[in-house]
Amino acid sequence: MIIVKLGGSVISNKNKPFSFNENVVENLAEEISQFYPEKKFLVVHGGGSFGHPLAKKYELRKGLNEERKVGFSYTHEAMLELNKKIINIFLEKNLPAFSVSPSSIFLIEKGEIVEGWLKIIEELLDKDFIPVLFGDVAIAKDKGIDILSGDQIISFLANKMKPEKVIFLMDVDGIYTKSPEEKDAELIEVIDEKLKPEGKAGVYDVTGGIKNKIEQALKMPCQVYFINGMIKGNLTKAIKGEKIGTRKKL
Ligand code: IP8
Repeated sequence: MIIVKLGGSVISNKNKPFSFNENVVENLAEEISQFYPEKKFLVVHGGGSFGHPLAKKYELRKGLNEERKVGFSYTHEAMLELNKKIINIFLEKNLPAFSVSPSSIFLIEKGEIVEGWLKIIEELLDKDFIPVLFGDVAIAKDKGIDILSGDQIISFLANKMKPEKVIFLMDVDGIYTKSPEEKDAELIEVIDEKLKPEGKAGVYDVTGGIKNKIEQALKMPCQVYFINGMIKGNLTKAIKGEKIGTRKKL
């Protein structure tokens, strides 16, 4: 089974609320259809310009209070809307994508999953469905409510379900030594233990987000790729195991 993360900035324009990159998702679904059903897939997509503006507006990370209850539900509904757009594109390609709401199967604490009910995902995969999960709101043991990121879902699923590989689709070519906008930033082709924050100098400058991504990737019991999902053909290369973007040293 291969886990594919459709990053929020790949499927939507993060600066434009409720925008959707239909063509990009169509290309990605087309690439997946070349390997299905010989290979099994599980898809997780990010919040992009649907989830994030609402999560921010209602300050959901601050936890439960009376006013935020409505915002919690609105944010989930916005994610379902984005999820439906993606599912429909997969269905048009004859891929049996099936929506699974993370807020219905995971409980979280400090932003991480502490309880998860995976039976339904396992059954769907067993029957050759393509479960499609997404960054979502979630019930939190500490704050009452919180946001659950797609990346956390992937870490949890990778460790529990031992996929063949995890492929993160981003809007840049992979992981860089510095912010990709800086002109001397270099693409890191292979990440290994030395790139851990306490390791060798040079990669300290990466943002917390990327640092966290590297740490999580190194812990996953499988191959991990970080590739540019906006470029047609990249996903195919990663599925085939070719050199593309940033990958983990095995
Ligand atoms: O984009 C966040 O998911 P992510 C989900 O995977 C919401 O971090 C609701 C903002």
